[in-house]
Amino acid sequence: MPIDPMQPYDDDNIFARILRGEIPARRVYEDDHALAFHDINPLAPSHILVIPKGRYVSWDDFSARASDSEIAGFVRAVGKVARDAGLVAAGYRALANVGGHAGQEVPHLHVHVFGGRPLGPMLA
Ligand code: IU
Repeated sequence: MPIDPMQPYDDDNIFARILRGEIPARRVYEDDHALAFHDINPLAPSHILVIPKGRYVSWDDFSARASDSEIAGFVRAVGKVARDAGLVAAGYRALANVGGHAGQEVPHLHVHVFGGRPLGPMLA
């Protein structure tokens, strides 16, 4: 069921619980601004989720409310995760679903990093 991107932040959402270490995840990177871990249901040979440490429901919420340093730190983390996963030479896709039409299911901003195979047209 897609989330409402206008909803208030829910501190019990699954990614908040992963951030607090209450639920395990296959973590690949962490810094002051971001945590990255493997998606539990990978849609590509490499499918990593990068989430900000702050309490943001969606890309919309983050882009409107986050500080410049949070935004810079998060964007740099997404790039580093893809680089460290060795995805740059062949290419990769970074994508954030926002709300119902995009099918966002977890109400904490996450950027999907897909790679490891040709990814096909954007909206296939
Ligand atoms: P979406 O953009 O909100 O649709 O993506 C949610 C992703 O979170 C999806 O790819 C799930 O497989 C993934 N995921 C996860 O990695 N771990 C979890 O515990 C849950 C979802 I729930």
